[in-house]
Amino acid sequence: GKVYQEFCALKAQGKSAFAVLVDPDKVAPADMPHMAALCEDAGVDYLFVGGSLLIDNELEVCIQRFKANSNIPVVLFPGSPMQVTPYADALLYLSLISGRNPDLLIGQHVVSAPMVKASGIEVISTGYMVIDGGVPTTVSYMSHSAPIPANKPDIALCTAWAAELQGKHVIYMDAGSGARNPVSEEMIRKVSSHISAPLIIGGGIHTPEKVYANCQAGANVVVVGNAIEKDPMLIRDLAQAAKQSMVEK
Ligand code: 1GP
Repeated sequence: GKVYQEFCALKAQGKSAFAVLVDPDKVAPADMPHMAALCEDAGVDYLFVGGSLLIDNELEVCIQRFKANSNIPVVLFPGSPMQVTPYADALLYLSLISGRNPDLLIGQHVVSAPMVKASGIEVISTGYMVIDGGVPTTVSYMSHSAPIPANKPDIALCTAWAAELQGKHVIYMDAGSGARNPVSEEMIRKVSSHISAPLIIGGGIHTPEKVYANCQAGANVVVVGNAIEKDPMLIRDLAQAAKQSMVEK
């Protein structure tokens, strides 16, 4: 798949991309053309779309409005099997490997498999690891599972290794949306330097400095949601920080 090949190229070249995360419950479809313009203008690499709930069921119309105004690839980051749609370019097919909830390791995949296959969408098998972000986040509540302690990079690394050995193509470490503490650079460096899969990092990132530091530590895609919901004008500086990190690597 095209998006996965791009992620692999980032990993092979030690590069980083920047992704904006949109929760369809928190934006109106009418806001998407403006969001698309901001992302295009800032040189954003990916739009991730997903949330823990799906209250208004405007996922597809949000994606369509975005794609009508931008060529930036749209990647589904689903909170549930309800959030699978062929209108996106790729799907992060998440297994919550930091948790021990069988439903999120395999159960929901069984339910969604026929829909995913029928959609024809690019599927990216993703080992999804929630790292303790210092506050109870929606993802830890909704998933009934404990996050990996923030100060245990070895556990994170062994979990990522297990995922690679099981054939997962991408690793996503997430401190959870609105985390007080983002994933530490120490943990990112440890995991990134010992795995061959591309590494996505998100949760609680608010500043260009943090994006830059994450990229320098080995993140291949840095994802920001909340901070951009509060101030969409941040997009330009955040995207620029990822580009700058590559110049100075
Ligand atoms: C959450 O990684 C994402 O799943 C992004 O988190 O909303 O805190 O940026 P924020």
